Amino acid sequence: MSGCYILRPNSYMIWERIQGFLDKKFKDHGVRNCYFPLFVTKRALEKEEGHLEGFAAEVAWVTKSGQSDLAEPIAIRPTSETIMYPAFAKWIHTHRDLPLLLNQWSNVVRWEFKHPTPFIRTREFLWQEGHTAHATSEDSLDFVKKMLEAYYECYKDLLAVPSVRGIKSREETFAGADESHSVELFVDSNGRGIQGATSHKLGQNFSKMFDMNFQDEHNQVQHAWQTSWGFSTRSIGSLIMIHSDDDGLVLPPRVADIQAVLIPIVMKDTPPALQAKLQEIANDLKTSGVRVHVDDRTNYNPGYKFNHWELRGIPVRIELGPKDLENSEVKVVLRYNKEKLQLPIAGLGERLLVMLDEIHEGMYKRALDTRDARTSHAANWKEFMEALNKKNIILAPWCTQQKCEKEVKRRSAEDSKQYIIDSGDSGEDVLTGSAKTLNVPYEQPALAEGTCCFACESPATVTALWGRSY
Ligand code: 87F
Repeated sequence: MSGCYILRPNSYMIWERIQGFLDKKFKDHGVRNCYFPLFVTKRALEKEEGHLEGFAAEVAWVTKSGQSDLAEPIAIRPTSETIMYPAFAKWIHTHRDLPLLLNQWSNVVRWEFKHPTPFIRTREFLWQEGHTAHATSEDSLDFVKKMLEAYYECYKDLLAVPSVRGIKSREETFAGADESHSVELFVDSNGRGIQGATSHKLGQNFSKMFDMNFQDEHNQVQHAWQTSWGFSTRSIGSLIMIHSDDDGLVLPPRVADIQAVLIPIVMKDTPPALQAKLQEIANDLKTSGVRVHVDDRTNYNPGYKFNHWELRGIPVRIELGPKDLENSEVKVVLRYNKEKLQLPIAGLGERLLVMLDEIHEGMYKRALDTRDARTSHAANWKEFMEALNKKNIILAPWCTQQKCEKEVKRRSAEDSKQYIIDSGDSGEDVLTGSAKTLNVPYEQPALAEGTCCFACESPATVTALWGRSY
């Protein structure tokens, strides 16, 4: 099936850790899990036509059971607003029923036609989608930001991936939302931005369509204020691209199922004393809370094993040879920076536990430094295109006009074609395609009085983050 991929245990395990991390954050904010059906009726899906804008072609439909046509085609959920909100409308009557805070972990199907890529662009993927209803606009915006913060923390504290929190431009806002907020990531190998997750302030757009009303404290009937927010298995693809190197995967320690692999340095059979020491070390590590695996396979040599675990990104390799045993030491090799250390066996578990946190911080900092070094500032079109051709993302003063962003998309695509011709480059190492806003970062540098938009030269009101993106 084109565009559909198996999640084998080594990747599914990462998803389980992401689920564990986010699920706790959601529950800390009072969100409860639920599960809605996979199918949506044509009538419900097409109720809010505006939100389907641009997406309709991606909806997959079931038209038959056995040999007989269904009376009405049934859609497979591409997202669950239109499945959930009719139920929300039945459940919400008064302000006492609010806020309603629900989440579901599920699969969704979007029939993409662009080239599929594992994790990044797949026709079926796993995600969580949160949907809430509130009594006031302020409460809903508060929640949008809380969930964006949970996503930011998941990238930072679990996946060691830096992200930029911000609000989407009008052009990039979800058609069913008043505001879309996002965390944006940077992939250095090709200079593209990638959206890490989104959190939408839906306003009353859906509640009006689905008659989701409540009686407020003054007995006035109002439409509920809603939010929706999602985080998908695409994050695994981002994590892989951001941390890995030419020797394979590099896993941040908090998602690694095996955090340290222990390898005896012997040619054939492991002598009993060394075997006993391996077990002793493994037990010490386990007691300290380090997820350790002893690779004492006798049918592979140490070199093969080094390669095997390096390719799989295991954060720490611990080698124990006869000489190390004599000295009561081990050799420790860190995957992410190839650092080698000779450490005493005594207290190794405690030492490694600290080291895993240092690895996490080291990986985060490396990704952050890379991103910052590849974030250019542009004051005008020339600087913008130069930065783009260096495969950078760009902070630039902007007017926020939708027609301006449309023009940037058009002009950047055209100019990058020209750049390939002018530079005589085969085009293999330079990126083509249009640039757009990734988001308008929450953290805004001060704009000097009279600053102009880098693209259209009307007055700039914000600094936006721009780039080619996934
Ligand atoms: C594809 C087909 C049909 C995205 C689609 O971001 C509909 C859609 O509504 C669609 N692709 N979207 C937007 C999803 C919005 C929102 N839903 C809940 C999220 C987060 C989770």
